[in-house]
Amino acid sequence: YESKADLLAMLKTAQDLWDIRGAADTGNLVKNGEFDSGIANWKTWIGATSTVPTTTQENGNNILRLQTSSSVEQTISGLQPNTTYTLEVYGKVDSNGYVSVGFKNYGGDQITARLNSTTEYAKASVTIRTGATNKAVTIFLLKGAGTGAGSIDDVQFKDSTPEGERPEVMAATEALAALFTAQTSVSTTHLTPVTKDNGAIKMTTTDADIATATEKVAAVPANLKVKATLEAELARATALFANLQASQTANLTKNSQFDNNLTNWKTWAAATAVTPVVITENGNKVVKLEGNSSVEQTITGLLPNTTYTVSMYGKVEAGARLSIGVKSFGGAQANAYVTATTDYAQGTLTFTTGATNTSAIIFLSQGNVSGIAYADLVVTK
Ligand SMILES: [Ca+2]
Ligand SMILES: [Ca+2]
Repeated sequence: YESKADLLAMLKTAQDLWDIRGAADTGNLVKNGEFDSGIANWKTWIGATSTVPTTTQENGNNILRLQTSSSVEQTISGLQPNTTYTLEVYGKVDSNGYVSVGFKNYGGDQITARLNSTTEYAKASVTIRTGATNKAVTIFLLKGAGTGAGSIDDVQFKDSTPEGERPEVMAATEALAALFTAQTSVSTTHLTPVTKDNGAIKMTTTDADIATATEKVAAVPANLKVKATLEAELARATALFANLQASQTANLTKNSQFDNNLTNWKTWAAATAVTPVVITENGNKVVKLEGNSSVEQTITGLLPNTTYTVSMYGKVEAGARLSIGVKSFGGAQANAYVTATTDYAQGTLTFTTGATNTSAIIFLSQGNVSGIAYADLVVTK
C-alpha cells in the first residue's frame, strides 16, 4: 500500500462489502448455507456408483462438491402458508452438465432451476408460493447424470413475498385508505380542476380511526421499504385531520355545518325544483339540494386583494352535479364540482378579492334537473 490512508480505504471497502453480505444473510432460513460446518444440516443421497457429497476449501472458503448422481437436501419448517419464498444458490460445473436446485414437498409441483456455468460462479433462483396449509419445504441440490462435478456455495432461502402482499402492509394500507376521500380543487387563477382520489381527509374521520391507522403502520416491519411511504401517508392524514378538527377556528362561514338548519343561508330553486332543506343523516345535519336549486351566503369582513379558500364536503345521486362557487368578489364567478356518489368528497375553491372588495357570495348549487346532492361543512378562510 502507498500509504496508511490507502490501507484504511481498502479496509473500509472490505468492511462495507462484509456488511452488505451480512445484510444479505438476514432472513436466510437455510442452516449452514455457506457450508462453513461441512455437510452438517444437509442430508445426502448418492446413486449406485457415485461418491458422497463433501465440502472442500477453495480460496479459504468452504464450498460443496457434488459428483454425478448425488445430491444434498434440507427440509425447512416453520414457514407461513400462502407466502412466497425464494431459493438462491451460487454454483458452477466442471464441464458440460448442470446442477439442479429446487423445491419439493411444499404442496406444489417440484420446481427447479439449473446451474450450468463452467467458468464463474453464477446464481440460480427459484421461487415458490406455499399452499394454503403448507408450513415446510425441502430444498435440494442435485447433480444428475453426465460428466464432471458441481461446486456450490451460499444457499439462501428467504421469504420474498412482495411488500404490498404482506398482511401487515395490506392492513396498514387499508386503514390509511379508510381515512381519505377525493378532493377537487379549483382556483380562480387556475380554473382547470385538480382531482386527487385521496386528497382530503374524510369528513367523518375520528380519533379512533387515526389511532387504528397509527397502530397498523407501526406494525409494519421496519426493514420493509414501503414503511417510509406508509408513515408519510399517516403523517399527511394526521395533519389533514388536525386541520379538519380546527376547521371552525376562524371559519368565516356562519352555520357552516347546518346545525341551525338554514339559518344564515338564502335558498333559491327553479320554478319546478324543490327548495333546499336540511336533513339528518346518521345524526348529522346536511343540506339537500334537489333539481335546479342552491343555497348561498354573503361573507363579509374580507380584505381587498386577499386570497381565500372556501371548501365543502358533498356527494350526489342520480347524475347530479354539485358545485361550490363564489361570485361578487371582484373577479369572475368560479365553481368546483363534486361528483362523488358514496363517500363525501371535498371541493375547494381559491379566490382573490378585488382591489376594493370586502365581501363575497359563496354558494352551493345543483344544476341537474333530476339530480340530488348533499353538502356539509362549508369552510371559508
Ligand atoms: Ca462458503
Ligand atoms: Ca353537519
